[in-house]
Amino acid sequence: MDDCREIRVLVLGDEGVGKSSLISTYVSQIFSPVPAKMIPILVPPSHALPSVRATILDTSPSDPLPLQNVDSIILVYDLHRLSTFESLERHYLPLIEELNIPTILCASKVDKGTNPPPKLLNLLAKYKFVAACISVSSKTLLQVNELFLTSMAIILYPLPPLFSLSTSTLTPLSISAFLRIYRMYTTTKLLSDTGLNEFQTHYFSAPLLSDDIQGLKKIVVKEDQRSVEDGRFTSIGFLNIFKMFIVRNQLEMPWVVLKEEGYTLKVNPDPTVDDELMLNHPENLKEWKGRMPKGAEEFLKGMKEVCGDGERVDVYKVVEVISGGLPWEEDGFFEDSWSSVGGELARSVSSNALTGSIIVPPQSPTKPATPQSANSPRLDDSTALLDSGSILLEGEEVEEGEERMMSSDDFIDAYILSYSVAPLKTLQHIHALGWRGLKEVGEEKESEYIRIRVLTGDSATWEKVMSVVSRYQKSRVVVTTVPWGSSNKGDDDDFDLTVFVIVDAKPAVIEEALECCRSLGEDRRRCFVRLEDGSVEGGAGGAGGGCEAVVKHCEERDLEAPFVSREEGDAVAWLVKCATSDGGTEGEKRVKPYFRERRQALKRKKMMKGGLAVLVLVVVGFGVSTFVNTRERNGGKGGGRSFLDGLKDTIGLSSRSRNGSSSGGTSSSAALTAASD
Ligand SMILES: Nc1nc2c(ncn2[C@@H]2O[C@H](COP(=O)(O)OP(=O)(O)OP(=O)(O)O)[C@@H](O)[C@H]2O)c(=O)[nH]1
Ligand SMILES: [Mg+2]
Repeated sequence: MDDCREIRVLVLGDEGVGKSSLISTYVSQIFSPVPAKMIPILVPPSHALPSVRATILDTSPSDPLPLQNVDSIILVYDLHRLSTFESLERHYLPLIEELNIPTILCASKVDKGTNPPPKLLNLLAKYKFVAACISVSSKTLLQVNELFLTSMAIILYPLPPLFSLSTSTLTPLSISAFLRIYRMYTTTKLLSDTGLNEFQTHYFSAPLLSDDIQGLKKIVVKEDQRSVEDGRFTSIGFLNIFKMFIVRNQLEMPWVVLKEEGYTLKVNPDPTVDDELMLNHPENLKEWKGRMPKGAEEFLKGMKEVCGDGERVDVYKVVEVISGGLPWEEDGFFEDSWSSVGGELARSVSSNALTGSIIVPPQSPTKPATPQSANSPRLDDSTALLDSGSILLEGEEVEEGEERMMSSDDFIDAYILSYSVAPLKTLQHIHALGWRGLKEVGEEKESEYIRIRVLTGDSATWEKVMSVVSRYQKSRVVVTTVPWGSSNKGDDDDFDLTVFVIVDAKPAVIEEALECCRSLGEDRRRCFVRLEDGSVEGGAGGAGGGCEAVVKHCEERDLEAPFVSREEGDAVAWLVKCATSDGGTEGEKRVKPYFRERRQALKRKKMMKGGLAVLVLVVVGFGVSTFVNTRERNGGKGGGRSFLDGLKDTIGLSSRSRNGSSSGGTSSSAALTAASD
């Protein structure tokens, strides 16, 4: 089985326009008298189109139009008989329109001289399925091969999604796609010759010579001065390379590149509207679990060079390769994400969209963003980390069209935020921006940031899912707040720590939190936080203040006592310590149930392992010793002894083994002593 595509090309037109001559000339490369109707001709795959096997079908004007099962049409008119041109619109084009078959208009017999061109542009604008117009002569073989090749290529490499014939420009979607591909080969604003060669080698497996590159530059600069800067291609120049290939009817080149990068056609059910380019995301993005992949973060970091000034990122530039805006600005972006109420994040982020400082740094007191959040509970006045509502974006309104510059760190934080609520959609969005995606799941490392899930059961201010990015020393800390009653709290595998925040210490609320804690897997880290705003009478009393059940719960399970916001110090530091504790050493936070028992069990296990290892060594040692002694008694050499001595010295058994190594009984009792040592 080969993977050749079978296509059927129909040649259509008024009587005597030269249909049969065209087919005959193409097949034999000789212009000669022809029968009224050629038999169907099978054209095998050619060098130019190795993956197409075509059948060319001739027609006779007396035939009923055999338009069924046809992939493309060559519609011929005689350049010197106006009536044959008029038939196109009067007769053929409306019929083809019903079936929306890609068609090439062919002006024949140009060897007889050129006539003023009929109103072709009108036809092109009206009939979207007309993909090209070609003037030919069978008599002189002018453009006959090109005509048939194009009729096949428009099936594989259609023009309308890439180029508008009526305006002679690339379509907006193809511009986006080519600009996206441009980003894949440069880490700055310009594309170096090395980058261009990487591009060339990636898709066409052969590098360009330096002379070829210089020649290419000359041609595109002739078309558009802005194509080259400092001897390197600009993004405009890169677009012009594609345009040049398209205008020269070499559509295979752009299509090979586009297909390799995941573009396919979205067929439009309305025949009057062109099919569109569509980017497909790699399937393995769905398999990615956990934090944002390192490659995605690295790609975002690179944007400060490619779409910024080296320090800051111009967000308009970043999103110019996609039809929508930033992830959280897109309608329905958070639908289907694990956050059931992620829309709040979307609104908060987009309303302040990327205009200035984005995340409030933990050390600066923040201005509440919403009226409710003014009274919202907080861990500590010096941190915005858990300050509901005000933690998202701050900024001023911008004028339409104004540059939106952000610091590179804020830009990345915004994506980490978005990822924490809608991971898959955010990855797909970054892929659409130009990140190549995951090569192999598992190969790619995760970026290093800490993810904390805050579960809370209180009051209106806590009902919304929201995320914050904060920084602690060198770590980025992402805190996502979810109501614990919410059916969709995300996968706990995604988080390093689950925090239960108790604001309102009602017994029912507390029981719900404890139940939630009990249902967490024992290997998941968790801790409790008691939020105190200082006005609560009766005091927290340590972690009390109505929270005795929580304190008891923690004691019974040997968990860290609840953190009390009013009394304790830096909440971020405390949470980071909890999120990074692995429960192995004494000073670490106790965040997994039965920490001491776990540690003791771990110690016992280690000792057992050590004991076993010693036992094995001793048994081996005594075996060797017995063997050597026996050999010595039998006149063996001393080399074995020194090895044995070394071994015994290592496990501290020299004297014992020397003193009594002749019997098996002694050896096993010595081993037991060694193990207990
Ligand atoms: N000068 C010139 N004459 C051509 C050319 N192509 C075809 N002819 C002549 O035009 C006449 C019609 O050519 P055909 O190939 O039979 O045209 P057709 O469209 O198949 O005609 P029907 O089958 O009757 O519909 C013949 O006399 C051809 O020799 C051309 O490129 N140049
Ligand atoms: Mg004919």
